[in-house]
Amino acid sequence: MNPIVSVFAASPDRGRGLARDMAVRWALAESGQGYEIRPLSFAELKTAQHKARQPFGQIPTFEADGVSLFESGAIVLHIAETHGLLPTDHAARARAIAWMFAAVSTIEPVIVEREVAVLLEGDKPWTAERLPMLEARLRLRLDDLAAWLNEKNWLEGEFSAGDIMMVCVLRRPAVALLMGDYPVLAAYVARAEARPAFRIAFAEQLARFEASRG
Ligand code: GTB
Repeated sequence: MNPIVSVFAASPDRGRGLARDMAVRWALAESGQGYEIRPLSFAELKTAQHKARQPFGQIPTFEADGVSLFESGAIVLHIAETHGLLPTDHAARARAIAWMFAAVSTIEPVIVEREVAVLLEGDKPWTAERLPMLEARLRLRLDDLAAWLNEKNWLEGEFSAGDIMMVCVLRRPAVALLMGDYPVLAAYVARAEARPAFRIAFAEQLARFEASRG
């Protein structure tokens, strides 16, 4: 039986592939696996039935072969481990997993901090003063990531689940705005977006959004 992935019935990103089911869909497409979706409204996310799958009432979730998972990173890791999206050499495999963590725990927090300041605290008196500091923190991470990538195609030589998580983080709007200053990162994201599996996953989430429009 195909895995089941919970997704937004109508994603607020309007099909731009910014919601976190994108990484899961992409990992499944990279591993050539079909899957079913469970589209959920915001109200359905908060039901006891969904919270039994995702304690915080969010998407995505994943169910397959008796495994029920939440957290996009954990889901991508599970798919990667069972479907060859990690190197076989144990040291290289550990490095690829380290990049999955780096994406969500080193790069993403500075992005989220800046997004929150603009989207949720834009009207607060302190925001104008904080923004340059938040942007500087974000740039520090992007500078180091660009220096690491330099002329590499992927974070550790061959494409892996680490790249899936990192590219999904770099596609967030707060980074997209700065990409003009980071040609190495822009080329990295473009390379990833050109992968057939990325295109399939993107088209599938867009089709879901369009279906929600009727
Ligand atoms: N750490 C969890 C994971 O990685 O799985 C975070 C999951 C999460 O944040 N899910 C969000 C959600 O379900 C959707 S992805 N939110 C509903 C809720 O909390 O009630 C975050 C997201 C939402 C919208 C956009 N957008 O519109 O651009 C982008 C990303």
